[in-house]
Amino acid sequence: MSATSSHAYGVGVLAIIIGASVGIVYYTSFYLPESLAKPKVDEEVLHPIKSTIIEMIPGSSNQQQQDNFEPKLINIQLGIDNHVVWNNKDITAHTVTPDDAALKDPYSGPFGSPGVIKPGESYEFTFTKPVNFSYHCSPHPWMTGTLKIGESRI
Ligand SMILES: [Cu+2]
Repeated sequence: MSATSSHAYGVGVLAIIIGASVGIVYYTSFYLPESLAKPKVDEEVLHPIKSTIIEMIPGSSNQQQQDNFEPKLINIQLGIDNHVVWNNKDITAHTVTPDDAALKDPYSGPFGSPGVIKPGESYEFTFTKPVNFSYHCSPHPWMTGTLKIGESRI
């Protein structure tokens, strides 16, 4: 191999290294943050004027008791009361588990309590997109509720 061709080879390798570096820097500095960024959500939807309170009432673990998640069916409006809090007022731990395990909000992420909600504790979630779904309590599947989240009607 002559001196010239090995020099050309070196320049070629250098160009590839520089090219790859520029690509990596672009990917990590611009492309990646953009693709991981949360969608833009209006301020009134992120911080609605009211919270919707749902109570897991005493005796919810009793299958004979009709009422558990109270209220069971709620219509919610984005920007009004789309911040939802489940309070466990029972003496038994419960969960808030979507019937569709894949349910997620584009801004807030996967829906559902990460584990059990102990007596006196709560689970909260802010919905940012219209969605209708049902949920239940994992240890007590007869405990069910339905949420209907729609655009503000004002
Ligand atoms: Cu339960």
